[in-house]
Amino acid sequence: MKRDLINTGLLWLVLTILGWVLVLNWNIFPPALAREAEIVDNAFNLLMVLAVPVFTFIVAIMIYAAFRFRDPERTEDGPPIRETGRIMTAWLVVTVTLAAGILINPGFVGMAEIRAGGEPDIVIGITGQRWSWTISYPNGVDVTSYTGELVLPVDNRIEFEITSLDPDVIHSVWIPAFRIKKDAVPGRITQMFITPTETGSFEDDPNVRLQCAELCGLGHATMAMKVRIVEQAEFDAYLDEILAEGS
Ligand SMILES: [Cu+2]
Repeated sequence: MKRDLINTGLLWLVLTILGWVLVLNWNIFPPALAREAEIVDNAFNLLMVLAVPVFTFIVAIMIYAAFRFRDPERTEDGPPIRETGRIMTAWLVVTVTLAAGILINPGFVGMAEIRAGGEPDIVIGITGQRWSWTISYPNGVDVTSYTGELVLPVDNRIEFEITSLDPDVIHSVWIPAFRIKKDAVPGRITQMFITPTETGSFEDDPNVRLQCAELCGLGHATMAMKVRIVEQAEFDAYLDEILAEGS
């Protein structure tokens, strides 16, 4: 019995180290071009690091028991285990502690980090409708996903005021390179704050796009718009350009 515990423990350790090496080296994320994206990715990495030993604990016991206690002669079920006791208590304590811990961090702490950042430098409107986006720039000019791009100034705290045409259906604003999503609801304005930290464009990476993330009908998959994050001077020039075109 003691030997079995040691063997299972060793298997658990080996699988855990393998799992950590895998999750810490395998970069599954699209580019992170905003302050908020870093916070989300850090939270994801922390959850993976914490989840690996829980997962490998179960897998190690299953693998070890399946080989060590295999009995080809016996075909009926084993005797029921009615005793709960210490193992059950330990399991409950550990998993509840982990769950409460991640509720606090990255839960509350990460949320507070994302929300911190003060007043926005610029407010940009986004309106969804089946199946296109309309961007309302601060100079009063509207650009749609048919006619243009969503151009954003880097290093600005941007407030997106998001809504959906009324009447229409619920859409959801999602720019994968920023990670965060926000619903666009008819008759209501929702807010999303983003601070882009790097320039980039759809041409560099398809994750730099505004994509509807709420199944909204036949054209849902195509409800996308190119995004371009540019330096402040280029952004100001862009605003002048669309104003001149519009007037
Ligand atoms: Cu949609």
